[in-house]
Amino acid sequence: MAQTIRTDVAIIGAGPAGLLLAHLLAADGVESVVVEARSAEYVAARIRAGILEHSTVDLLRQVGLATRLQAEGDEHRGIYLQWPHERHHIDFVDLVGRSVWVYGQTEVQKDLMAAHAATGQQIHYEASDVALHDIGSTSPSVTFRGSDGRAHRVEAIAVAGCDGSHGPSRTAAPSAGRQTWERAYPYSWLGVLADVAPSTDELIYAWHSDGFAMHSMRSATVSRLYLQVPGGTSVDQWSDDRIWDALATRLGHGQGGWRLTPGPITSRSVLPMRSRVQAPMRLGRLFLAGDAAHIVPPTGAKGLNLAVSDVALLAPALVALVRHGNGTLADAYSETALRRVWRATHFSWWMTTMLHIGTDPFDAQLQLSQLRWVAGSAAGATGLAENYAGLPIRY
Ligand code: FAS
Ligand code: PHB
Repeated sequence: MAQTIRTDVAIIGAGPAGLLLAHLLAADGVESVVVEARSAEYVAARIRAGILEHSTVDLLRQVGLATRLQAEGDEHRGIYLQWPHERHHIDFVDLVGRSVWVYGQTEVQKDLMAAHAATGQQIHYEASDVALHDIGSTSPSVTFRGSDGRAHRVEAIAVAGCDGSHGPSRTAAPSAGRQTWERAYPYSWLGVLADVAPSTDELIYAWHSDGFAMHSMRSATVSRLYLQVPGGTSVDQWSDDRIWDALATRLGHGQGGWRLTPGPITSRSVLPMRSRVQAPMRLGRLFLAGDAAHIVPPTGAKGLNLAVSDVALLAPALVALVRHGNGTLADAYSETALRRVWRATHFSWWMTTMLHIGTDPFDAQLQLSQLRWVAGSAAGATGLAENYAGLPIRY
């Protein structure tokens, strides 16, 4: 016999979307129960995004989640665009009056987990056999087997599918009721963390005939770097020396006196590049947020920030539904969220196709011309700045 838990909102997934949603709901007196497939340690240790948009930082400040971010994060005015023999700074603050912050998703996750633990709200880690039920009714539920081996049922007013791109929420509704758009890119990112001070003050996005490279960072002593590699690449194919040689070539080591300083690589992974959008983001009493509804290639630094903006729109909709029985915002959620999702999806595609080398020399010339225009034209640079630094939550 399943143990029954009654709550206002059942949240599947304890990533940024799930835990931020729980935090925002609790701030308005709405209870939730979070069901997470992995262990707390696993979730806390995942190395992912690194850039927070202006709107994300504003929201985290407003809800009391920015104390460590303010102390340990690094505010950046912009990024560098680079191609052989040229490097140009795009200053977001000068162009659109908005900055971005370097603060790893791992740190955001730790802050969210600490805040959630402080509320004493229920969270079930290492849950298995998670399933959604009756999402078309006014009394949906989520069943799962707990780490204790016991069966549980969470009965709620609404279910929030924050379980990423491989969770059950995305496909909980019949395929006839949903539409999916996908784009797979023929390349991946090899990402590394290295115990070495960054060789740049702000991120460098580099186009090169050998492939894209990016120099990011996590702190004054830890660098985060990426290389374009063919799809299906295994990390085993890339030795440390080969990684640093490729980064040096693509990032312009020695160009204009600039030098890339290598160091010990402490983590490496290959991330496939794809775009995906699923609509609608609301199916009955199931509401999708974050990667459960959309995936973007990380070139635009949008994945984590989109999860935040979805939740910033979803939380007030669920508060109105749960506390006042008012479904107006809930009815508008999918359309409102998808406008911003498609804007971020386009920008992520635009950055990705501008910077990643393909096999067609004609495309390479188009990319160089596009880069020269963006770096050399106020209109082009402002377009990049507006999208990268982040549009308002309600776009
Ligand atoms: P998440 O995937 O973070 O969280 C979903 C949660 O649901 C996970 O904890 C998962 O364990 C849980 N879950 C899954 N199935 C479940 C089930 N059946 N039952 C219960 N729980 C379940 N974005 C960037 O902007 N820049 C980057 O550089 C970048 N790098 C990335 C690298 C990798 C390897 C990956 C996978 C993603 C990367 N992203 C990056 C995107 C990433 O940051 C996401 O956009 C962000 O984590 C989205 O947050 P959530 O929607 O909460 O999804
Ligand atoms: C990162 O620091 O991990 C990062 C930064 C910018 C991106 C993607 C990833 O576009």
